[in-house]
Amino acid sequence: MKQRTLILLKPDCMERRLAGTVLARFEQKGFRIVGMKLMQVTPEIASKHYAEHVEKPFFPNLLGYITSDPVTAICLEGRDVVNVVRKMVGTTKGYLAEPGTIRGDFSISGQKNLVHASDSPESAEREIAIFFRPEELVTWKSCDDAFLLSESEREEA
Ligand code: FUP
Repeated sequence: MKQRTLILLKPDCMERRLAGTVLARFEQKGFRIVGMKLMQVTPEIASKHYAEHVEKPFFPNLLGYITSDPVTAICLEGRDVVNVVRKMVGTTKGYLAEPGTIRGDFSISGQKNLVHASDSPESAEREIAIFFRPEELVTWKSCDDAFLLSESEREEA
Protein backbone atom coordinates (compact mmCIF):
# COMPACT_ATOMS: atom_id res chain seq x y z
CA MET A 1 0.00 0.00 0.00
CA LYS A 2 1.35 3.42 -0.95
CA GLN A 3 2.22 5.49 2.09
CA ARG A 4 4.20 8.53 3.10
CA THR A 5 6.49 8.92 6.10
CA LEU A 6 8.46 11.71 7.72
CA ILE A 7 12.22 11.40 8.02
CA LEU A 8 14.42 13.84 9.90
CA LEU A 9 18.14 13.70 9.35
CA LYS A 10 18.96 15.04 12.79
CA PRO A 11 21.72 17.50 13.80
CA ASP A 12 24.30 14.75 14.47
CA CYS A 13 23.65 13.32 11.00
CA MET A 14 24.19 16.75 9.45
CA GLU A 15 27.27 17.54 11.57
CA ARG A 16 28.83 14.17 10.71
CA ARG A 17 28.15 14.73 6.97
CA LEU A 18 26.15 11.51 6.81
CA ALA A 19 23.08 13.04 5.15
CA GLY A 20 23.93 11.67 1.71
CA THR A 21 24.84 8.24 3.06
CA VAL A 22 21.59 7.88 4.98
CA LEU A 23 19.40 9.30 2.23
CA ALA A 24 21.06 6.99 -0.30
CA ARG A 25 19.86 3.95 1.65
CA PHE A 26 16.24 5.06 1.37
CA GLU A 27 16.58 5.89 -2.32
CA GLN A 28 18.34 2.62 -3.07
CA LYS A 29 15.61 0.64 -1.33
CA GLY A 30 13.11 2.08 -3.79
CA PHE A 31 11.46 4.99 -2.01
CA ARG A 32 10.67 8.29 -3.67
CA ILE A 33 11.44 11.71 -2.20
CA VAL A 34 8.30 13.84 -2.39
CA GLY A 35 9.45 16.65 -0.08
CA MET A 36 12.80 17.76 1.27
CA LYS A 37 14.21 20.81 3.05
CA LEU A 38 17.03 21.91 5.27
CA MET A 39 15.69 23.75 8.28
CA GLN A 40 16.40 24.88 11.80
CA VAL A 41 13.94 23.28 14.21
CA THR A 42 12.46 25.85 16.63
CA PRO A 43 11.40 24.96 20.19
CA GLU A 44 7.77 25.33 19.01
CA ILE A 45 8.21 22.83 16.17
CA ALA A 46 10.14 20.45 18.45
CA SER A 47 7.40 20.54 21.09
CA LYS A 48 4.77 19.70 18.47
CA HIS A 49 6.85 16.97 16.89
CA TYR A 50 7.81 15.39 20.22
CA ALA A 51 4.41 16.07 21.87
CA GLU A 52 4.40 12.60 23.46
CA HIS A 53 7.75 13.36 25.18
CA VAL A 54 7.19 16.94 26.36
CA GLU A 55 6.56 15.89 29.97
CA LYS A 56 9.41 13.34 30.10
CA PRO A 57 12.56 14.09 32.12
CA PHE A 58 14.79 13.78 29.05
CA PHE A 59 12.79 16.34 27.04
CA PRO A 60 14.87 19.48 27.86
CA ASN A 61 17.98 17.63 26.72
CA LEU A 62 16.24 16.33 23.59
CA LEU A 63 15.00 19.85 22.84
CA GLY A 64 18.51 21.28 23.14
CA TYR A 65 19.84 18.63 20.78
CA ILE A 66 17.18 18.80 18.07
CA THR A 67 17.38 22.62 17.93
CA SER A 68 21.20 22.76 18.07
CA ASP A 69 21.91 22.57 14.34
CA PRO A 70 19.90 22.19 11.14
CA VAL A 71 17.97 19.08 10.24
CA THR A 72 16.91 17.83 6.82
CA ALA A 73 13.20 17.06 6.76
CA ILE A 74 12.23 14.52 4.12
CA CYS A 75 8.86 13.16 3.10
CA LEU A 76 9.35 9.72 1.55
CA GLU A 77 6.73 7.78 -0.38
CA GLY A 78 6.42 4.16 -1.38
CA ARG A 79 5.07 0.74 -0.63
CA ASP A 80 4.69 0.20 3.14
CA VAL A 81 7.26 2.96 3.62
CA VAL A 82 6.42 3.56 7.32
CA ASN A 83 7.25 0.05 8.52
CA VAL A 84 10.05 -0.63 6.08
CA VAL A 85 11.86 2.59 7.01
CA ARG A 86 11.47 1.90 10.74
CA LYS A 87 13.18 -1.45 10.18
CA MET A 88 15.93 0.20 8.15
CA VAL A 89 16.48 2.80 10.90
CA GLY A 90 16.66 0.30 13.77
CA THR A 91 15.78 0.54 17.44
CA THR A 92 16.06 3.89 19.27
CA LYS A 93 19.39 3.44 21.05
CA GLY A 94 22.28 3.22 18.64
CA TYR A 95 24.26 0.90 20.92
CA LEU A 96 21.38 -1.62 20.88
CA ALA A 97 20.44 -1.28 17.21
CA GLU A 98 21.19 -4.24 14.97
CA PRO A 99 24.17 -3.97 12.64
CA GLY A 100 22.84 -3.41 9.15
CA THR A 101 20.38 -0.80 10.35
CA ILE A 102 21.25 2.88 10.03
CA ARG A 103 21.49 3.42 13.79
CA GLY A 104 23.21 0.07 14.22
CA ASP A 105 25.86 0.97 11.68
CA PHE A 106 26.47 4.63 12.56
CA SER A 107 25.38 5.42 16.15
CA ILE A 108 26.48 4.40 19.63
CA SER A 109 24.23 6.94 21.39
CA GLY A 110 20.80 6.70 22.98
CA GLN A 111 20.02 10.22 21.83
CA LYS A 112 22.30 11.06 18.91
CA ASN A 113 20.80 8.38 16.73
CA LEU A 114 20.97 10.24 13.42
CA VAL A 115 17.48 9.87 12.09
CA HIS A 116 13.83 10.16 13.00
CA ALA A 117 11.20 8.11 11.19
CA SER A 118 7.44 8.13 11.84
CA ASP A 119 6.28 5.09 13.82
CA SER A 120 2.81 4.65 12.26
CA PRO A 121 0.77 5.95 9.31
CA GLU A 122 -1.16 8.16 11.76
CA SER A 123 2.05 9.64 13.20
CA ALA A 124 3.34 10.15 9.67
CA GLU A 125 0.31 12.18 8.70
CA ARG A 126 0.59 14.33 11.82
CA GLU A 127 4.36 14.82 11.53
CA ILE A 128 4.38 15.55 7.79
CA ALA A 129 1.89 18.37 8.45
CA ILE A 130 4.27 19.86 11.06
CA PHE A 131 7.20 20.03 8.65
CA PHE A 132 5.60 20.59 5.24
CA ARG A 133 2.85 22.72 3.76
CA PRO A 134 0.75 20.76 1.24
CA GLU A 135 2.22 22.71 -1.70
CA GLU A 136 5.75 21.71 -0.65
CA LEU A 137 5.01 18.05 -1.39
CA VAL A 138 5.36 16.96 -5.01
CA THR A 139 3.36 14.11 -6.51
CA TRP A 140 5.38 12.28 -9.14
CA LYS A 141 6.14 8.80 -10.42
CA SER A 142 9.72 7.67 -10.85
CA CYS A 143 10.36 5.84 -14.11
CA ASP A 144 12.05 2.87 -12.42
CA ASP A 145 8.78 1.90 -10.70
CA ALA A 146 8.28 -0.62 -13.49
CA PHE A 147 11.42 -2.44 -12.32
CA LEU A 148 10.90 -2.03 -8.59
CA LEU A 149 7.41 -3.49 -8.42
CA SER A 150 5.29 -6.03 -10.28
CA GLU A 151 2.36 -4.77 -12.32
CA SER A 152 -0.21 -5.64 -9.67
CA GLU A 153 1.94 -4.13 -6.94
CA ARG A 154 2.26 -0.91 -8.94
CA GLU A 155 -1.51 -0.63 -9.14
CA GLU A 156 -1.76 -0.46 -5.35
CA ALA A 157 1.41 1.54 -4.79
P1 FUP B 1 12.26 6.69 18.02
O1 FUP B 1 10.81 6.52 17.63
O2 FUP B 1 13.08 5.44 17.85
O3 FUP B 1 12.90 7.88 17.36
O4 FUP B 1 12.29 6.95 19.59
P2 FUP B 1 11.34 7.71 20.59
O5 FUP B 1 10.16 8.36 19.92
O6 FUP B 1 11.07 6.81 21.75
O7 FUP B 1 12.30 8.87 21.14
C1 FUP B 1 12.51 10.04 20.38
C2 FUP B 1 13.89 10.55 20.61
O8 FUP B 1 14.07 10.90 21.98
C3 FUP B 1 14.93 9.49 20.33
F1 FUP B 1 15.33 9.52 19.04
C4 FUP B 1 16.05 9.80 21.27
C5 FUP B 1 15.40 10.61 22.38
N1 FUP B 1 15.38 9.91 23.66
C6 FUP B 1 16.25 10.34 24.64
O9 FUP B 1 17.04 11.27 24.41
N2 FUP B 1 16.23 9.70 25.84
C7 FUP B 1 15.37 8.66 26.12
O10 FUP B 1 15.39 8.13 27.23
C8 FUP B 1 14.48 8.25 25.09
C9 FUP B 1 14.52 8.90 23.89
